[in-house]
Amino acid sequence: MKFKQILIFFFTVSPWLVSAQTLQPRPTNTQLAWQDMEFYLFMHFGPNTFTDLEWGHGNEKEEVFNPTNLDCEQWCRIAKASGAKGIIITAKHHDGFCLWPSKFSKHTVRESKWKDGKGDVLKELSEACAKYGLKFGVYISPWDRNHPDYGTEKYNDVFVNMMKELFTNYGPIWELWWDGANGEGPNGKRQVYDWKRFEQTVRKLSPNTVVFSDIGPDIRWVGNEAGFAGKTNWNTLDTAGFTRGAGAPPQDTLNAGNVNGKNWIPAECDVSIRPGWFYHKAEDSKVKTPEELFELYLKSVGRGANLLLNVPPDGRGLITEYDSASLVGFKKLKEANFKINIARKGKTSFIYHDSKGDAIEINDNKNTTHVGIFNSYDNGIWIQFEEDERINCIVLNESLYTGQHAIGFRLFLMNKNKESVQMIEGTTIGKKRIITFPAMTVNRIILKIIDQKGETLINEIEAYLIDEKLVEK
Ligand code: FUL
Repeated sequence: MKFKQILIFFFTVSPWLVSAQTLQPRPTNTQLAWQDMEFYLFMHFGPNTFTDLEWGHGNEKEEVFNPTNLDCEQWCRIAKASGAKGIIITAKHHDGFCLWPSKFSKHTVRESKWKDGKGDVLKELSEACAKYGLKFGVYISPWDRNHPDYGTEKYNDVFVNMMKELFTNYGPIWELWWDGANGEGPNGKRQVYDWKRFEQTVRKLSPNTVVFSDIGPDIRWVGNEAGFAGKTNWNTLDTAGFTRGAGAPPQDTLNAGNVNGKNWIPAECDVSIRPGWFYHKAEDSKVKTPEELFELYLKSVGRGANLLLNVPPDGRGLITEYDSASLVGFKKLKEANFKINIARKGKTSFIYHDSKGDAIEINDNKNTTHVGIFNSYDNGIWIQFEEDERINCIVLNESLYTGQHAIGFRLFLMNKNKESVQMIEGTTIGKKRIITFPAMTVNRIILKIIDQKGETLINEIEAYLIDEKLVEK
């Protein structure tokens, strides 16, 4: 029987599975496109860049903000050279200073001496991103240690009005980043944020913007600032009863998601290339190496999340040579190590009742082709090599448009004598699951899905021999 026939037969006799699958959360097209972005840069820039602080107090004089040589095109060139696909900038951090001349604040670039108060970082960056084909995103901190209205209902109007300015004057904004921090303002009061209204504002003004916060609505915080997602990483999360900030789900829940979570909210890993988020000269010697960035990539993108890597511009308004050298090195490592997909040398077939079934063409580097593995341990996918191949890295890709299904998988690496030389067990697959291990010689690779919530759609299985030093520790 041909696989397609088996599939049809299976669905005919198993309507319960079809309906169970339909009920599961699925991504929107915007979320799917967001997951394809994989890696992009974060830029923390503002008064802290000049005062050497991480959290400004909000009472810094506007004149401290005075970049001598701001060049957003340099940021974009470096982003491109690193393989990043977008830039998210701190339009307003907790100190309340606006990098654009907002009408709703007196603590902005307009009040600074930079370009005689005529400068606008958001304008320069949004234009540079458009020129270089990068997505443009904005971090806007609801916590504001400067605004006189913070702590009163009026501040919710201010925040909404500021977001209106962002969307109207600098759009399209691809991602909006809401930090959960909710400290005291200049009058000692904490704000009660009107999140519902904030969400409605964004949806109305810019329905295709993906909104990040601890609990989404579109993307969630991964639960740490070290840049790693859980080895088990569900794109689904339960948010009922939780809020942003102190009332957010526990950090280990954010790290792994919820297997039966009601909402599709994939994880984003935010982490800095330096110890701090803002530029500090003393940290020039502490920039992460290309190898460390590669490891972060394995632990974020390689676990089905996106990687948001912070690269803070310095007081000149430029990214330093330390950061750029490391970023360029990272791109080179990625390209060199993922250059030859050894799996494409093999012949790929279904396994049906533990025997080789029809040949399939999934290893074509296309997201659009996939095969479904239905729920039986004796079914799977098999890649047969003509010659022995040496590998230490396998990349599994699950197609997610019908939801995320694999709960557990096994990879059997076999030798010429059909003996299993290694069995690798894992849990979720998701958008991408990169597994590294000590190099071994294989003749056949078998993938079995041992538990799933619905039919797992596999759209690519890749195999590589990467530099032994890069194997995940
Ligand atoms: C945190 C902030 O408090 C940090 O300053 C930084 O912006 C980081 C990305 O998010 O919550």
